[in-house]
Amino acid sequence: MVATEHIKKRTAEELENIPQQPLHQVDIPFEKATFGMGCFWGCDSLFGATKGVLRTRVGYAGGTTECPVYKNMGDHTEVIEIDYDPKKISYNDLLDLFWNNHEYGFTTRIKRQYMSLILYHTEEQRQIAEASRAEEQIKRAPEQIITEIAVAGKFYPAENYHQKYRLQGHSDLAKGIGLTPDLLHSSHVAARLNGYLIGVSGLEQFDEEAEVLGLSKDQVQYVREYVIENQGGGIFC
Ligand code: MHO
Repeated sequence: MVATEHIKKRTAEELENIPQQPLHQVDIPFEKATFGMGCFWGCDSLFGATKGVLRTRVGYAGGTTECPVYKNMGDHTEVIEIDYDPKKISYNDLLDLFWNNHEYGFTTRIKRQYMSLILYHTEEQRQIAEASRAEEQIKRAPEQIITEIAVAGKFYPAENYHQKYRLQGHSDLAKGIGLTPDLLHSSHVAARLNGYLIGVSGLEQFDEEAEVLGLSKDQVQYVREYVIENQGGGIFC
């Protein structure tokens, strides 16, 4: 007798009712990118739902003062730290999003909290970023790009209430996927939902991806409605 004969075939309905596990952890080799481009809530959503991005967290970096916090960030800037799969998205693609989604632009000087900033993690990233800025400058002339490019130093994670800010506004959903303080900084599905809820990447991509995120049917339906309502809208508040 063949062993598989004992395995009960499941009906489609039974399959649909298998409890889903939200996909918090993804073990894929990754590289880091760090950008400052305005209030970090917006870019957390933008990159979080971008293809190839695995995780995001927001924080303070680029300055020299010790232990920055939101109420006292010294000379640091609000930045997003992105873990991305370089096989799915290139640093250049991330830079395209960077140049095209500044809250306050990158030709007008603004307080350091919201300045335009690229913090590179490797020599290769530095070269790509410099070349990208030079190219962008040609497009923008006679306006002068003031984006700074510097080596990524210490990153200070922001307070939990700033992480996945849009998702945290949907407390039942956040609870439903089992979001904990630690997962706010590291969860794959949280990063994705934090973007999708404000319409980033749109319905087609959400529909393609929803199944692998391990959401329940109700959760998919809930998020889907927000994607439809918000797609094509802005990311900043
Ligand atoms: N415009 C936002 C800024 C928040 S932020 C994390 C506010 O209304 O507070 O810089």
